[in-house]
Amino acid sequence: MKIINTILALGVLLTCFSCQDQPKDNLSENSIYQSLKSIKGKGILFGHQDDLAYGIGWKYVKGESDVKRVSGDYPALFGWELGGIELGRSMNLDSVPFQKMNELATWAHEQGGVNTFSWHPFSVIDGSSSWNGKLVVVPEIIPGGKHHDAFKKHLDAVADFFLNLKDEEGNQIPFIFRPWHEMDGTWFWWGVDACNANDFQKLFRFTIEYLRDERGIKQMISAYSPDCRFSTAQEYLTWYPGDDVVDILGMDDYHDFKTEGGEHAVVQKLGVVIELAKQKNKLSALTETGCGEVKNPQWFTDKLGFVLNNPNVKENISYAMVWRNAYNTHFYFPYPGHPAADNAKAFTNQDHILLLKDFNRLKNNHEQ
Ligand code: BMA
Repeated sequence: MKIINTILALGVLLTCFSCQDQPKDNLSENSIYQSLKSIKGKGILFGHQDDLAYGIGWKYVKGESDVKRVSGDYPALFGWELGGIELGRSMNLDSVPFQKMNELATWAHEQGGVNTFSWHPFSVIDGSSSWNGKLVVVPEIIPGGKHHDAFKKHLDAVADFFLNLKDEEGNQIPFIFRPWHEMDGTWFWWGVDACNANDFQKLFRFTIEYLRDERGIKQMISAYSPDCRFSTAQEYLTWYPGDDVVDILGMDDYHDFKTEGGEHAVVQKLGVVIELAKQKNKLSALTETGCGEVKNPQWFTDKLGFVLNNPNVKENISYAMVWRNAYNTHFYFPYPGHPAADNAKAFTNQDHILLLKDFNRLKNNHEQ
C-alpha cells in the first residue's frame, strides 16, 4: 500500500512539474498555427516586412506591393513593426502610422495572409532606442526591477494595439508576435553584451504571459528567434524561455549569406532549429533574412533558394521572411526593372514557395 501511495504521489508530482512546460491550450483554436501545421512539408510561406505600406517609389498606395509588382502576387506572410507604440506615438519608428498598420494587417488577414509583429521598443528608463547594445535595461524592467511597473505600461500599449486588431465580425485576428529577437547579437539592449540569459528568459516569459494571461490576448502565437550565432542545439537554447511561451522556433540570418558558401551554414543552422522544433512539437521558420539592395542578382534562386530547396528545410520550415523596402539604399526585395527582379520572380514561381494565392489554395485543398 505504502509503495502504491508513493507511486501515486510521485505521479502527481511529475504531472505538476510537466504542466509548467505544457504547450499553451489556445493553439488548437489558432487558425494560423493550425494552417501552418496542416501545410507543413507542402510549401514555405514567403514573407515581406511592411509589404503593403510602402516600397521603392511609392507609399500607401492601395493594393500596392513590391512583391506583387515583381512576382504577380502578394506575399503570404506580412511583417509589421511596433517600435514607438509604447511611447504613445501615432507612427512607428519607420513612420508607419499605427492606424494604417491596423487597416493593412486586417486586410492581409481577410485575404488569407498571416501577420507577424516585431517590436523594437525605446527603453522605459531613459528613452534610448533598442540599438544600444551596452545599455543595461532588462534587469530593471523584469519582475522585481525598479522600472517594472513602467514597463508594464509599455506592454499595455502593445496589448491595446493587438486587442484592436479585429475582423469585420469583431473577432480578434490571430497573429505571430516575435519580440526580443537576435538576443545572441550585441546590438540590442536585450543582447548578450547587456543582458544575461536568465534575465532574458524572464523578460520574454513576462512579455508573453502579461499579454496572454493578464491582457487576454489568446489569439497570439509567439516566435523565439536568435540571430545565427549558434551552431549547436545547446547554444540555440541558451536564451530559450520555455515551451509554454514559445510556439515557433525561428532564426534570423543575414550574416551567413554574406560569406562565400555561407548558405551551407544557413542550412546547417536551420537543421538544428528544425530538429529542436520536431522534438518540441513546434513550428520552425527563417524569421528574417535578406541581401541588402539584392546586390547579388541571383541571390533569390542561388542563395535563399538553395536553402529553401534543401530537402530537410523544404520538408519542415513554415515560412521565410525578407526585410523591408524602405528606400533605394535599404531594400530586400527587388522592384520592377531592378537587376534581380526576374530572378526573384523565378524564385517565387517555384511550387513550394508560397505567395498569397498559393497559400490559400493549399489551405483550401487541405480543408476539403
Ligand atoms: C532595421 C532597419 C531600420 C528599421 C528597423 C526596425 O533593420 O530597417 O531602418 O528602423 O529595422 O524596423
